[in-house]
Amino acid sequence: MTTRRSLILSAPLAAAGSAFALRHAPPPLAHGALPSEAQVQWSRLEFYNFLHFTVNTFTDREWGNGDENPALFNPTAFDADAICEVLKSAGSQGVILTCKHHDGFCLWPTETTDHCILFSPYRNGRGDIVKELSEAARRQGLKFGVYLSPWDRNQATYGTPQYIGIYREQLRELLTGYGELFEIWHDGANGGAGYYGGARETRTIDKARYYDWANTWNLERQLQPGAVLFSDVGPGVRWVGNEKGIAGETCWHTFTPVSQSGGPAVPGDVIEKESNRGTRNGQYWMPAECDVSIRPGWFWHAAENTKVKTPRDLFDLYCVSAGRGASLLLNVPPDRRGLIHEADAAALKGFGKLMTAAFATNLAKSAKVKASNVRGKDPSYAANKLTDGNHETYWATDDGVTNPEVTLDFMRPVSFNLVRVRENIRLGQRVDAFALDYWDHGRWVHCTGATSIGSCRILRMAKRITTKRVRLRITDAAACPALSEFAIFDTPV
Ligand code: FUL
Ligand code: CA
Repeated sequence: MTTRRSLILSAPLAAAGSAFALRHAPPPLAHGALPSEAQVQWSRLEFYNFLHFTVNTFTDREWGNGDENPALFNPTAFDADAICEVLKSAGSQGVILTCKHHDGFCLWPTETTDHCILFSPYRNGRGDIVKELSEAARRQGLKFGVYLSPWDRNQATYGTPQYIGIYREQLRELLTGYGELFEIWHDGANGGAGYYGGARETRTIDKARYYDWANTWNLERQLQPGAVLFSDVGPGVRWVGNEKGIAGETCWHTFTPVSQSGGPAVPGDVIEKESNRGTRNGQYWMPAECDVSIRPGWFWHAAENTKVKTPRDLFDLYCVSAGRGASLLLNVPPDRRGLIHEADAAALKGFGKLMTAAFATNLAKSAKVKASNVRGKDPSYAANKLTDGNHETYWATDDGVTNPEVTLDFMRPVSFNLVRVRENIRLGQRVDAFALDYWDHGRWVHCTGATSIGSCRILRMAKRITTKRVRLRITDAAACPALSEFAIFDTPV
């Protein structure tokens, strides 16, 4: 790396007599907890979808009791490719399927239970929704992930050690039979009333011990090393603490989860308010994911066809989830045909159009970019790395320079109303606060600012600003900043 860089840069710079010294500064030391490669790749997805689909779709319920007849599951026109096309029209990067929800019905031909698709009329008992969807997703360039509810209201053994064996076997089937997964999703809803093989009773479990999560996660790491593991407490990605799709205005990637009683947190027992903002300099790199449904419920209900969020609602949600360094996991439930209902499809398509229009032109690319400090005067950390569209290249300053600024100079006045900033998260979360100013009649005027940046921070302005100069100031940082992007847009939204 160093050798190649010196070969490429030193000759032309020397010839041009550049102001840059022929030095090659070492990269800044990383700060605090750091992301794994899987977490870095995950952070670039920003927006992907949930599909909630099971017997509930046919019974009009949100939580099945576990006594539903598998014969109820009978989508008449399930079309995985059509579903993926709709998701793609919104700009989605992946899809996570509820392979088994709390009712216990398995959408794939599992060997672990008869409460599964083999005993449904779908494709005469030879269907496999997980297979059809994972293959369609792959064909269309969408990543695929699985949701497997730990709570199982059908299983007679739920609550005993035997069920943990069954749960892990189901995971093994899903993690070995359907190609590479990008995310494995563990719900925090655990235990309560259910059918439980006919017992029809209430079963409570010890959330801290029953599932032995540490070993389940080890199994998952072994079978799908590229996947991030989601739950209230990660370990790869944490729940954002609400189901509204809104990350904290300050939202750190790092997190030290604690349970409601102050002890070690587990799925189903965490202080939700803290999940929403994370922990500055927390123990683990555990970014937030915002799960939210396009409708009031998670499953399809005819009565909610008129209650679908609008493209503008979805754009707003994107800005307060992905735009705060979390991800947007938007649920879109297939209907009884096994298709995305027309109302949801139209909303997704409209959202995709808004996104394309909003981010069509990064005005910063046409500016001259200048920084108050460049690390070791080394061009590989220069300010133009902020506008090259590459996540891996970044502007960095000398150690100890924690309040630098960078200015965009335009030939002609530009108008903008949205700003996007990204840190190079491979070096940790470094910036605590930043501010934005614009040049107006011979002076700088402050227009916006925020705290955490991380992988992505979007700020929208109440009014459109027209100017020839824009300035980004880092006002507080734990270590010299390492920013990979500074972009401005004029969005019609
Ligand atoms: C919750 C579940 O109880 C809901 O049914 C849904 O699956 C949602 C994503 O998570 O905890
Ligand atoms: Ca860059």
